[in-house]
Amino acid sequence: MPSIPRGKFIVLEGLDRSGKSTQTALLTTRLRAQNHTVTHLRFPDRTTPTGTLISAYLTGANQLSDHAIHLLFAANRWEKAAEIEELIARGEWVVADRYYYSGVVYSAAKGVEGLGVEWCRQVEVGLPRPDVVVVLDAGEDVVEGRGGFGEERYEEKGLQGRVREGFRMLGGRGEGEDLVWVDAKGGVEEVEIRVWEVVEGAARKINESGRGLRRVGAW
Ligand code: Z5A
Ligand code: MG
Repeated sequence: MPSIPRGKFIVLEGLDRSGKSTQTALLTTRLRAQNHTVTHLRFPDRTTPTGTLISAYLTGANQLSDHAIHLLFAANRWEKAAEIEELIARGEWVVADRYYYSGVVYSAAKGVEGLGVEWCRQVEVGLPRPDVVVVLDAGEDVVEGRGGFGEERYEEKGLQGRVREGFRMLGGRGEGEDLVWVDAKGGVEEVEIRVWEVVEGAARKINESGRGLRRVGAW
């Protein structure tokens, strides 16, 4: 009897309003139409106890130190780590809207002493490592003009520019080969096709190589 290929762990990243939620929803729909079982995660997951604190911080309803909020974002991912591994082992797909890459680049973009990239990334080591990370590249000027920008903490152009540089930097360091930039300008359907090409190619390679799910390694 042919064995079932393991599931795939796909992450979409990018600046605020670059279209991550739109595109993760479309990808989930497309995969389900192909009879895959898909869990659509979102980080931060605002429904858990850590997510409630994070949401209050982002909307300005509470204040936390920069180190404390960084660790809460990481804890919010660790809460899901075992579930992700179980789903993938069962042959199911996991599509995540943001992951630890946002965790590292947003915190480091604040420029706070003692909150550098290495420190920020250390608490993410050991998490399930995505099979591919699609980085939606829309540019600060484009995202600023999209609905809702500026309502939450971090949504200002200067920080967005540093976040963009942060994603580039991650692409040039250990495990940077996981990140694939996709042009997120243009219509929703156009972008969806570009995302699908990357995801389909990554899934094919995994099935051909038989590679298992890995964990995030130390730098
Ligand atoms: N953060 C962090 O600091 N540390 C962490 O570890 C994590 C996150 C995980 C909240 O994240 C904040 O948390 C975020 C990073 C930080 N910083 N900020 N600010 P979030 O994911 O909950 O929220 P968000 O990313 O700020 O925004 P968003 O609304 O989720 O953006 P999006 O998902 O990328 O975009 P969208 O909702 O799909 O689309 C935005 C709008 O553009 C909407 O009106 C769409 O209809 C429209 N849209 C989408 N695609 C297109 C195209 N192709 N053309 C035109 N219009 C489009
Ligand atoms: Mg979103």
